[in-house]
Amino acid sequence: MTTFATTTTTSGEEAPRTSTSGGGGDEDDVERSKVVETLSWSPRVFLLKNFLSDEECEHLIELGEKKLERSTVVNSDESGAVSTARTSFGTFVTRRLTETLQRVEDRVAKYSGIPWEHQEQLQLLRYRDGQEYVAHHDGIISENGGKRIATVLMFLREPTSGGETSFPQGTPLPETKAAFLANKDKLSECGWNDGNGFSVIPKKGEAVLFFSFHINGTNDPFANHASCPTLGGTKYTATKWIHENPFETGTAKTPTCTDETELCPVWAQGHECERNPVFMMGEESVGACSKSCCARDRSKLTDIQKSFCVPCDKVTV
Ligand SMILES: O=C(O)CCC(=O)C(=O)O
Repeated sequence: MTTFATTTTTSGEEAPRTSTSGGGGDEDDVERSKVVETLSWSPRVFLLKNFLSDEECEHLIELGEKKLERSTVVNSDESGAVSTARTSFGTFVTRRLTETLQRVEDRVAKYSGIPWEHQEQLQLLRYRDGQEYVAHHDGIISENGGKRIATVLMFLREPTSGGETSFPQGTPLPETKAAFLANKDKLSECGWNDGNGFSVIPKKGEAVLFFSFHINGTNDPFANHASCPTLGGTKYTATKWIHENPFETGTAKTPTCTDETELCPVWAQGHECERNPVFMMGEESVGACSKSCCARDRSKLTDIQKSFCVPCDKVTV
């Protein structure tokens, strides 16, 4: 599929270096894409070509597919609410959950120029049967992380029709505009938007990076964007929202190896670590019976859960 990106090619080497702590592949794996195309300076929108491999796309879908639920929008009190403005299904995936996710988060950090600790958990979104996210602005200001300054939208699976990411108030660069006009017939009504702004047709493995705030910290109202109704097939995207300050997700910074109750060894013996791993072992933060569970077979534990076991191995009698 075609995207409306045609200009300013920057090499990956020029991308700012950022924290890649947490491992997850060598520097080449993290860098991957070498092509960044500027689509617009108002708002600042960049197309990152060849951003994810097919395997990475499928892996990100797998991480969240079974947990998909009707998406919500953020209320003024930062809680979530179901809304007709957003009809997709989505779920959040724990940060640093797998090596592949770590690599992708490091890549997002590299290309945005903002350390991965500032990212929210990855949000997996699925759109089909006309589902959409009407034009909205991502630039909330939350207690956790402060301003949400940037967004990276990663296309994991392409729809056959519709599902464009539209910037209805964007001012495309001349080459972006020319390609947009040339592709009029391929666009849905929403994607075309009477020729106003511009839109990106989702292409598996590509990503869009845009900024909701100006460099001087003021809000950029033109960063409004929409996921047009997906009219054919299924669209999967993964969104990374990035804040000005580190975003706390509850992932244990100093893992502990403890049993919170003397029942833990009994529960573990009764296979509760395997049956109920989130309660027993934890997910983002350590669970109730990590000591007993770490003493068992660890092969099914996630990378984060394995990190909760590290202090157990250090205990000397
Ligand atoms: O999926 C898309 O194309 C847009 C998603 C979006 O707008 C968002 O997650 O903020």
